[in-house]
Amino acid sequence: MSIYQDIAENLMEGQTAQVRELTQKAVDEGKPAVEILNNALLAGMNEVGELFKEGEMFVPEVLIAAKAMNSGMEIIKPLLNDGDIKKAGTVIMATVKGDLHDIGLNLVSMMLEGAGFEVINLGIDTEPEKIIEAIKQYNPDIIGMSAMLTTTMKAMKEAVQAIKEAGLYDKVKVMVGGAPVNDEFAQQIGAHYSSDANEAVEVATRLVSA
Ligand code: B1M
Repeated sequence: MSIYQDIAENLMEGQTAQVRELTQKAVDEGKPAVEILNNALLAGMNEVGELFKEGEMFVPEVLIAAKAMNSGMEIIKPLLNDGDIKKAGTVIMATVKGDLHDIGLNLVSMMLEGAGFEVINLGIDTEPEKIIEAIKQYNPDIIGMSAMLTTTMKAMKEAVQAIKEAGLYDKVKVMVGGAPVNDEFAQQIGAHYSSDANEAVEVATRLVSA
């Protein structure tokens, strides 16, 4: 079994200590951080998603797997952030109101940091008012919102509306993403879409240089 498979399987079993150890081992063997992320950690989490969908895994097990994934992400985070970094811009990130998913949010935040952005991560279940306050406080280039539930996509639209009503829409670019979100929806609410963390970096980079 490859080390990537080993990490993915331990992640699925929620073996936090093993995921941490094996991720460190992969790093020590010289495996690239991006490969560890894609081929081991995300591969394992995707499999968890499938089993959750099929009713073969339940919320507590998914949470334990998510914790195991985070233990691996902690190891590779400094490596993803390595390189010749100059500040590319400031991004406020948040998972919208009613939504408690934060793995994708944290991953996108981490990749943006790796690309030189300063990221202010407001976390999960973020009320539009909190987003407005943060825009006033940090004067960001971009506000990035994540939603993982079909039901919380509505909260994204409401947040954009609140930004408009606060007279801040011309001052920031709005980016959205998350499993149920697509380009068409993003355009409808006046936001820019990206499908994954790598694309989020590309879009953010384009938006700050536009
Ligand atoms: Co939830 N959950 N969940 N869950 N969960 C999903 C999302 C679901 C698709 C599972 C399924 O049924 N197949 C489903 C949503 C269905 C729908 O609405 N269409 C679902 C459900 C139903 C629920 C609950 C309602 C379950 C329940 O209680 N009955 C409940 C809701 C709680 C709430 O939010 N109010 C719930 C709870 C949970 C847990 C708490 C157990 C846990 C979250 C733990 C945590 O985040 N700390 C959890 C998890 C882990 C998942 C799955 C299995 C995995 C999500 C994940 O982290 N993926 C998920 C199934 C799946 O997605 N396959 C599922 C890995 C992550 C790296 O990917 O978040 O997609 P993702 O992020 C990607 C892209 O989407 C994108 O880039 C990221 C990296 O490439 N992206 C952006 C994300 N945000 C972006 C922002 C951007 C740009 C790109 O710009 C700003």
